[in-house]
Amino acid sequence: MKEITVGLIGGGFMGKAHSLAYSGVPMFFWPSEFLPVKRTIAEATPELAADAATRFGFTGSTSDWRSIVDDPEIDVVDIATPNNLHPEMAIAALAAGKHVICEKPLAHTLDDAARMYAASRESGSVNMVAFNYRRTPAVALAKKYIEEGAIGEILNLRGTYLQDWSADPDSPLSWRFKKSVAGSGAVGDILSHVIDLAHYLVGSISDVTALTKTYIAERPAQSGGSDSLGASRNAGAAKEAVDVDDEVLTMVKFANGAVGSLEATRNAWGRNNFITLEIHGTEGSIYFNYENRDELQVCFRSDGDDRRGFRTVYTGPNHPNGSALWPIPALGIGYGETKIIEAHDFFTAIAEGGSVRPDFGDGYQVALVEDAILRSAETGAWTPVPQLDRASGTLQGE
Ligand code: NAI
Ligand code: SOE
Repeated sequence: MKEITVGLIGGGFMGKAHSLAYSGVPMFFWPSEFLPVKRTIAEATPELAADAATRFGFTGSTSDWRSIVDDPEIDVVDIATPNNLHPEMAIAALAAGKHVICEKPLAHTLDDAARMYAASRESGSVNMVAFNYRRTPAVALAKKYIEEGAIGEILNLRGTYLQDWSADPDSPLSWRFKKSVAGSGAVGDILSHVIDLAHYLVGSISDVTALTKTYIAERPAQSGGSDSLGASRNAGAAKEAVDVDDEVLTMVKFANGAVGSLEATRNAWGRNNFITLEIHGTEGSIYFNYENRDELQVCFRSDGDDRRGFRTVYTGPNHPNGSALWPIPALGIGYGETKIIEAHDFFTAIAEGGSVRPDFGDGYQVALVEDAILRSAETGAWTPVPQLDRASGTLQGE
């Protein structure tokens, strides 16, 4: 069996999720032609790195991420740091011949996303951007229904991502509220997931119109460290200006003629990880809510006038992405499982010499939509989205 060795950069929330996934892959997907091996983890200081190595099960630790990129014993570089660090790390890792999985959004600027995509094309390595919600079995089942034509021609998609972790003005100004680090607010942080899901389920977004809003203009400063995502309050600290959006509302057109609305906010009290997708087609409808992520609601025109209505399919071993998980539907498929499936698909591509989606090209196309949204929010105008031609690597419609 081939061992695939991992160097992970960043030991925060995603460092934990990815480490868990590397342990989980052989537990769920077995027998296997490969075995992930957790070699080295990098953190901001030697102490944090050593602590993360112990906790997450890595043999080695470092405060210099370049030593991971330079280590000939490492096959995979996993980037789980704040957004502005992704480009330099990913480009260096690809140049060193590593396979790269990078957290979303691909980068904090469009130019950096373009550079990362170009580097991925130049390398022969497997690359993946970690839009893991695609891997939720109920979302994959929605795609199956759509591809089988069960809801006919797609008319529209309504997508939301609502959270409340930053609704309190005393929650600290972490890296997620700094444009120089995050790139944008709700747009890149959470709408990016909905854009990826819309691309996955419906197709390319061709035009957008949008507005953004910043409700909380300043927050108590936090210098460095992991983002506590609202779990801490910092009321006494000096305040600093927030220069990213708290909320974004968009209308979109898809290249295939469907229309939609996508919205995201981190200021919606009572909403936690409220990712919803409602898709209407000529022959039926699909509804998904991540807060009930085992369930897919479906309704079909063919059901007949006297019994038509949404019914619930509980996902499990009979559904896409579900067969390797738990033996009975509705036992509960969690966030961790989406990361295990993501890691499994990434490693399978490496072991088989193939490729995996979403890749850096998909991440770049999401960045192109984000950029059009932010420009539309400035001008108020419908804004076309340049489309990446994956064959040539060039943009159409600029
Ligand atoms: P976090 O703030 O919890 O952790 C980031 C870690 O990176 C911190 O522990 C920090 O000390 C470390 N770090 C900073 N500079 C470093 C350096 N030079 N070398 C090594 N480590 C360094 O952030 P979180 O939530 O883990 O986010 C990381 C990335 O994952 C972001 O790009 C974010 O957008 C993405 N993310 C994706 C999620 C998903 O559902 N796919 C969920 C949460 C985050
Ligand atoms: C915070 O909004 C966050 O951790 C995002 O960064 C993730 O991408 C999302 O999946 C969960 O919420």
